[in-house]
Amino acid sequence: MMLRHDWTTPEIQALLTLPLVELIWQAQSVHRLANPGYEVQLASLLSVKTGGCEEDCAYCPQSLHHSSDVTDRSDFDVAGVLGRALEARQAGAQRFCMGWAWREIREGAPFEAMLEMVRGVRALGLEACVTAGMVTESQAVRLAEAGLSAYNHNLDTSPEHYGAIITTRSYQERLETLARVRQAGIALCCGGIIGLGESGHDRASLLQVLSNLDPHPESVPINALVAVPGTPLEDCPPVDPLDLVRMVATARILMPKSRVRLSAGREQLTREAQILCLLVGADSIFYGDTLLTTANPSQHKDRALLAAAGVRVMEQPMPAIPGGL
Ligand code: SAM
Ligand code: DTB
Ligand code: SF4
Repeated sequence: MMLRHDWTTPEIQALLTLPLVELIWQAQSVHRLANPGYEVQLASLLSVKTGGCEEDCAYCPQSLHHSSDVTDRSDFDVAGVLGRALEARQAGAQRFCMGWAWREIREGAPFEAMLEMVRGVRALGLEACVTAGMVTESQAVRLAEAGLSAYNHNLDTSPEHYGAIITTRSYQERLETLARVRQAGIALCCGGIIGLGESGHDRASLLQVLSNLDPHPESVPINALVAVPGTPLEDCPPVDPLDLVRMVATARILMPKSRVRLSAGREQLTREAQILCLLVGADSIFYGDTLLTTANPSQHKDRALLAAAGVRVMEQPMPAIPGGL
């Protein structure tokens, strides 16, 4: 399958606005070739350090610039986090993602603890993903040495719309962290959010930047805004589920081999809308009843959803090493 890194925004906009039935057909053709077994990866998420973040991302309840009622918390120690990772593994997850509400990684004890967590999650036989803001070259190298499978750092929206959503950092800074992570040999998890008041052109432009990364990000989370009271975007109208289907389908066509993760916003989706997303190319979901601070469907409900769709859950990557903790 040919992978392209030269998609143009008009080409992408043409895909996004195809008649839906035609877009579904094209995305399906790509998806069936790339993932014939319709295997879906289950990724569990834990917020290790919550709230009090210096950045002003308009969608985020964890920013200290907003008045959402998220309470600041960072009381997870290494053993506590690894206990949660073990529970996730026992519940069937293949990947464990850990979040820190930071502008950039803090050196010292918190970073040493992060490295311990990464080693522990890997020893449990799970993929380990971290999202913690900007990363220096040496931090990226140390994370790679600890065995980190992927680093999540989203571009969130188009370069053109970025300034309307975040003023405390630039798109360029985001791209530079992505390059340092990749340079260290860590896989990239990089995607965005729809429902931030962006135009169709902005959606195409975000996908243009993502699909022109070479190689493509190994995973691409597609989030629908969870409009949290107290954030500047609290009154944004809900995303049309069919727009999410279009976004997932287009991401699949542009980045055939990447894992496209149907991320935040599933609580607001019907089973049928989620199944359409699985049909057009989503091959991963967040698994567990909370995302970072907001609700996600229960594991029980998601198992039923995947069974109803008839897709297969991916096998766990490797057996846990006995005494690995
Ligand atoms: N602080 C780090 C950063 O921004 O990279 C890591 C944590 S941050 C919460 C991770 C991602 O969560 C953001 O990039 C954004 O895509 C997503 N996110 C945060 N709040 C959201 C919301 N209300 N709805 C949808 N996605 C959201
Ligand atoms: C991503 O793209 N979505 C996840 C994960 N990466 C870190 C986070 C979603 C957060 C939704 C809002 C919340 O729960 O605070
Ligand atoms: Fe901070 Fe990340 Fe939230 Fe932005 S998205 S306010 S950087 S935690």
